[in-house]
Amino acid sequence: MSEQAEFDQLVAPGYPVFLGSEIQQPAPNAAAYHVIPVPYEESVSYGGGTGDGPRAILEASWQLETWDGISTPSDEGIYTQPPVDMNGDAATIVERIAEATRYAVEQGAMPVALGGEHTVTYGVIKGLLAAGETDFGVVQIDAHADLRDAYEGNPYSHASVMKRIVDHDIPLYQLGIRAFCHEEVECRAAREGQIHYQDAVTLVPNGISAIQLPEDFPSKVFFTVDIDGLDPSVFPSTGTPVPGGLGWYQTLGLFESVARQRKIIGFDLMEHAPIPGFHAYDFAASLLVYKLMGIVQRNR
Ligand SMILES: [Mn+2]
Repeated sequence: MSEQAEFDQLVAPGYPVFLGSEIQQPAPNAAAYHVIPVPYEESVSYGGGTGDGPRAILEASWQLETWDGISTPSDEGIYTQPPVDMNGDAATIVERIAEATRYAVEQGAMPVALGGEHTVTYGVIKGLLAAGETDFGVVQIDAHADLRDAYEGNPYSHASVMKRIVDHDIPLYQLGIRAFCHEEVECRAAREGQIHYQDAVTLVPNGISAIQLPEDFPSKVFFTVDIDGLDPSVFPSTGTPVPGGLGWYQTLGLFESVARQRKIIGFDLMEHAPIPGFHAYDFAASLLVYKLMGIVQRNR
C-alpha cells in the first residue's frame, strides 16, 4: 500500500509511531505512556479482524491533534513499542505481552495496550504483577462478562479473560455488560464482594456517566476497554457487536469518574477490528485512546 510511505516514523514495518505526525519518538524512559501494539487474534468466535486493530489505530493517530480540547497529553511523552511477536502458542504470547508491559513499568511509563482480542489483557495484568504492582483492581468496559472458565475448551479465549484475572484474586468492576451466560452469572454470585458491576441495562437507559467505586476497592486501577462495550452505532468495528451499549461521552465520563477516585496505572483498548474502507472507526479508536490519556493527565 503506497500510503504507508507517508509514515516516516515506524517501530516495525507497517507500524507507525503513535501520533508520529506530530511528535518524535522519545527515549523509552522519557515517556509517560508506552503504547504496546498487540495484534493477537486466535480465539475469535464470530467476526475476525482484531489482528489488524493496532496497526489501524496507529495509522489513524497521525490524524489526531495534540491538543485534545482540554490538555495536551503528548507533552508528557508517548513512546510506541514495536508490536509484540505473535509467533507461538497462546501461553507464550501472553508471556511476551507480560514482558512488554513489565518493561513499560520499569521505564517509569504507563502501559497502554492496543489489541488484538481481549485475551491480551491477561498478559498485561501478568506484566503488572511481574513488575511488582500490588493492590490494584481492574475496571472493565465490555458488552460481555468474559467470565467463562474456558470457551470452546480454551482457557486463553477472549471470552474467559476476566475469569483468568479474577482467579488472581484481583477485584473487578464491570461496566456496560449486556451479554452473559449462566456460568458467568454464577461466577459473579460466587465472588460477591470481588466482582462489582453496573450493567448496560442500568447505565444506558438512565444515562449514567459516573460511578462510585466501593470504599474497599483498591487504590490503583487498571482500566480495560473492550471496544464492543460501546454501542455498535459508535463502533461497529468489532467481532461480536451487541446493541444497547455505552455512548461516546458516557464512556469518557465513566473513565473520568474512576480516574478521579483512584490512580490509573494503565489501560487498554481491545477488539477493534477495522472495516476496510471505513476509516472513521479507526480514527475514533485512536481518538478514544488519546482522550483517555488526557483524562489520566488531568487527574494524576
Ligand atoms: Mn471482552
